[in-house]
Amino acid sequence: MTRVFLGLGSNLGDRCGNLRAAIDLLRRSAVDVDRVSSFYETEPVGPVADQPAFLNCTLSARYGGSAEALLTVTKGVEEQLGRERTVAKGPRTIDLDILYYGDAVIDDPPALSVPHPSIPERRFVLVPMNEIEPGWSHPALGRTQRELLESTADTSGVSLWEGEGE
Ligand code: PH2
Ligand code: MG
Ligand code: MG
Repeated sequence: MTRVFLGLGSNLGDRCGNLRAAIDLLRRSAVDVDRVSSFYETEPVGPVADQPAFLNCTLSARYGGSAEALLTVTKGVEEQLGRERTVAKGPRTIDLDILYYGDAVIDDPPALSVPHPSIPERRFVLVPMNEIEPGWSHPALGRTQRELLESTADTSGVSLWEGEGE
């Protein structure tokens, strides 16, 4: 079994319901979810600034298959939830990203880049990662989630969501 971390995000429709439904579907798959962070309301980061605020969370799980197989599972969950996306990096009902697949470093873009290349520049990932596993070491950078959060250049807003989380 490999320790894996996923990042989840939604900024269309029932954002909280979308995150919960995705976690539910993962739990009913071969992905053995063990920890889920709180839900955070986050300012959009990246080239599409003019879009609704996201709800984001991260989770850790144990998974017995390959990274490619995990990608198939996450895509399946996005599809089952009727993922809608018209603009790259724009608004979406649900987004599931593989953040870490154990210590693996996989560079097979655009399909699969692990660890997710944007982690160091995303407070919306680093804040929830620090909640569930601050000591987890980035296998390529050799720095913990705590160190990455302390040194990130990202200043975008990430606040604990008022609603009920997972
Ligand atoms: N996802 C993106 C682009 N920008 N910003 C926030 N706050 N949260 C996201 O999940 C997000 C984003 C592309 O996947
Ligand atoms: Mg994403
Ligand atoms: Mg994605």
